[in-house]
Amino acid sequence: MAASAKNHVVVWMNYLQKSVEMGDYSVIGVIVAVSVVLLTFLVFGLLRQRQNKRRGVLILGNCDAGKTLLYTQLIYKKHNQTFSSISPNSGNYTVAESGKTLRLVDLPGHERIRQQMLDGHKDLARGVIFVIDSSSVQKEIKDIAEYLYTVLSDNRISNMSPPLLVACNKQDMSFTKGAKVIQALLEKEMNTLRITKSAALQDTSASNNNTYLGRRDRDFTFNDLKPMKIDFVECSCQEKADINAIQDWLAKIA
Ligand SMILES: Nc1nc2c(ncn2[C@@H]2O[C@H](COP(=O)(O)OP(=O)(O)O)[C@@H](O)[C@H]2O)c(=O)[nH]1
Ligand SMILES: [Mg+2]
Repeated sequence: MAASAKNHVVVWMNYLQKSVEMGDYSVIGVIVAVSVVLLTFLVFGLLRQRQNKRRGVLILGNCDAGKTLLYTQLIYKKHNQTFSSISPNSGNYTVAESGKTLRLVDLPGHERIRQQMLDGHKDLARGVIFVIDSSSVQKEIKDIAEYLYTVLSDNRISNMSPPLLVACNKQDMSFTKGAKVIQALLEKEMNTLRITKSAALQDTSASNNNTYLGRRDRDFTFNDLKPMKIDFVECSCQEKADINAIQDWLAKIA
């Protein structure tokens, strides 16, 4: 059986060799086409493998947005644990339905160390959760947009294009803004930032962030950052926590 299969292969190889020598273009065409298909599968397979190796989910956001509380809710299902806000916290999160594990990393949001924190962890990012305090978003919009802009325009992040979830937190408080309003506020602020940042880029050549965000021919929208998928959800992490939307998103990206 094995011998006859080997014979078949030898016969085929001889046929192909002869056809190529004789300049039979249809056979050459088929060989080229098959090689291209195989190579494409190989490249996609390798990319997929690399993407699957990244298991980290970075929890980013400004100070007091609720990153650490979200982290403890997700990992320990508790709201009263005290954790460091100066160094990163990290722990495994297992998706109930699939049993897949993600590595959640809660990164401090202090302005001085943001970039350093991002640089130290971005290579592992399978996804990013950007937490916002919906009760103070209007007052803090400049700082929030600035941070989000830094993340989105980071060269490595924009190359990897991990899915990003904007978690509009503290929905239990009064006078909070909803996800739709926050998205609109951010888009407006990012549009302004985009103008000032790209003007500044022409003077200096910042190494980490030189991606132009969105389309030049119209106002900034998160939708224009494709292939990066950006979603907005509402949540709250205090006592009667409501983090279902975040857990659903984690299950999707795992
Ligand atoms: N009411 C309310 N307070 C929250 C919520 N999430 C966080 N907090 C509070 O906001 C403060 C900052 O939270 P923390 O997790 O330390 O924020 P971080 O600096 O982003 O890590 C703490 O006092 C939390 O108890 C929430 O969903 N609702
Ligand atoms: Mg914290």
